[in-house]
Amino acid sequence: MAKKKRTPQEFSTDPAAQEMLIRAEELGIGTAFTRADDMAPCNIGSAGMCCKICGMGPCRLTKDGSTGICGATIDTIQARNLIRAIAAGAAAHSDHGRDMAFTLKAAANGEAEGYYIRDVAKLRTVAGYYDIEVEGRSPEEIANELADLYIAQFGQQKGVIAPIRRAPKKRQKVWEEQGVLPRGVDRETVEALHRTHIGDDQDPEHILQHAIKTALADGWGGSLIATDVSDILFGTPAPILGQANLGVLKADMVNVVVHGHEPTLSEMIVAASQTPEIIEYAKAAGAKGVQLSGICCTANEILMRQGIPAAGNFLQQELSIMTGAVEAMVVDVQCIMQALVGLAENFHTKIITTSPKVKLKGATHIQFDEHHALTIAKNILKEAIDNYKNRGSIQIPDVREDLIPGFSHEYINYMLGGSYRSSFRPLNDAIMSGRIRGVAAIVGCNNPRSQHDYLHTYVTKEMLKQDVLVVETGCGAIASAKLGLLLGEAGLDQVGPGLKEVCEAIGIPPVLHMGSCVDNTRILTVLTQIVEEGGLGDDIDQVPAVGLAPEWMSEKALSIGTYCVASGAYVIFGGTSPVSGMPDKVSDSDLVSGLISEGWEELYGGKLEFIADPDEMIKATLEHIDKKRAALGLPEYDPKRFGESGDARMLELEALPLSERKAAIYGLPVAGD
Ligand code: SF4
Ligand code: MSK
Repeated sequence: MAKKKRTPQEFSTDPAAQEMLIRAEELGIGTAFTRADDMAPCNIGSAGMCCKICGMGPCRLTKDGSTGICGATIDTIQARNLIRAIAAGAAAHSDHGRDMAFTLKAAANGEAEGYYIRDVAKLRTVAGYYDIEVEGRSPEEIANELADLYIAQFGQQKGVIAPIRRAPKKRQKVWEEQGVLPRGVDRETVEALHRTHIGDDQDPEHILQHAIKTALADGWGGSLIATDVSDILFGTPAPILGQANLGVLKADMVNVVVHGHEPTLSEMIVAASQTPEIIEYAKAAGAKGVQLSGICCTANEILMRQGIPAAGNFLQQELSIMTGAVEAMVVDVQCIMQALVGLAENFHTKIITTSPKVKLKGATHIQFDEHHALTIAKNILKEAIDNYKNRGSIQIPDVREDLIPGFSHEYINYMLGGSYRSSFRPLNDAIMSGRIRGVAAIVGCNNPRSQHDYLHTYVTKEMLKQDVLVVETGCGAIASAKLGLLLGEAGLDQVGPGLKEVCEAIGIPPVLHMGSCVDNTRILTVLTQIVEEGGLGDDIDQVPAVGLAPEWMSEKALSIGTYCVASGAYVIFGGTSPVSGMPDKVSDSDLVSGLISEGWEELYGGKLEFIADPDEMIKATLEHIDKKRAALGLPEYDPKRFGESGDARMLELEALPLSERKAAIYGLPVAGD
């Protein structure tokens, strides 16, 4: 029987996406959604039971006890497939970090046109972690030494990568005992590939230990370096007003959408778009100016620092082009669909690739070079402006939502305590008292196999009702933004009483946008600071916190999930498990699932599980949070104890006549009684 095709409403919960999917249907244009309907996933490959590592295969293991031609068992094959995915994810993040470190070096030497050290305070703080002398030295001197140290982390052969020292002491000890302290970022990634070559490491447990080491080299290495350097060069994010969804595109302006992950070029495009030269050039072409917006994590990078609007998340890259109003989509690395070029042929949109690592057949390539970044950014914008005259019919959904992104861990620290006593104490206290039941980091991608944004937003809303503070990154953060959950007041009517009090008292949204997918390291830092503040245990695995990636799809997500588990977190992924096997056909196929769950929990205190049902996901999250609360001896979560204090109560009181207000506050009789 042919598989039922989904409707636009079944494809996405987002009205803007639905409108564009209807347009796609009318124009007879396919998208990732329709291709997902047409392409049934291979049930052997998706369960991790296919090996194509050597030319004797591919070997598909579907029968009880069967092995590959070399004798590899399903457990070995699953572990090998998983570590290879983690290594690819770690490589993607870490190569991003390496490029950022080289840009820092060039900027410090005055060789990077348009770049300078914008956040000297962060530079000095980061340098301090590594005992780099800061007193009496210029920012450029400090940056030069830091860049050298960071560049060295990638090729280091022996010892331990330096940023590891920023993890809680007890956690570092766990890693030392397990022998998983990463020596060098590249070394661990290369070894993951070596170990999984035909005829190498065949012991699933042994392979998975190296998976942990590889992921740690990402989370506490390459990714952390990427975040640090981005902040130093472009500024540490702080709350700023932004907008999200396709309605940010403008009918009377040249629309340039930047898509991918690296902030180096997109920041320069932002700067170039604001120069009189480019504004005049756009006006001469008949437009009112240039409207920049972003997709995926490039969107997050420029949204949280510059307030540049986000046109959407991963599954909206095609839909933004479908508006007919995009003159150019400028892409760098990661999460760029090959379908963009063919799709753009139906409209006038130019797809412009910019990274020396990423080319798409049929796209225009304008290679980025940090030494001439501003000039290149202007050339890209001029290409887009020249294309404005070629626009055909347009349809921009009138759907957009305000949001406040930019909650770096530095800002959270400041907002909790103020300028003179910045501290995580109020957050720890709120968790300890039960006002905040726990913390959920809801991160990751979209996946057209499930309804776009549904799992993200459903799980997020349920967490808020349960007084769980939510922090988000990546495409999940953009999903919440589109729903209005990243606004102070807007989200609060959907929030439990205790969390609401905290949000009102501090003046924060109930969902904190913490950046792009490479910025999940900010979450590690928050967890570390919570531990260091005291009262919630002495290691990350004791904090009542859970990580969730309900709509994951990328290999980077697997690396992120694994480094969070290694750091002590319970991590739940939605969708299908890449190591599920087929228990009805292969008897021992749950070995790897067990190793990454109970096995890793025993070794690291964190575990990785795949739970497709969102209600089960929520149940498991709350149970874990409550279990951790109980282990810390904290009071049982009870929402009835909260909701009667704080600003909300004050607002209610202010609405009363004076005599009643006094009566309510001081217990006095109401005048006239
Ligand atoms: Fe088959 Fe073994 Fe080659 Fe994998 S490594 S393809 S299981 S023969
Ligand atoms: S962009 S990795 S779809 S979060 Fe970072 Fe979004 Fe996932 Fe790409």
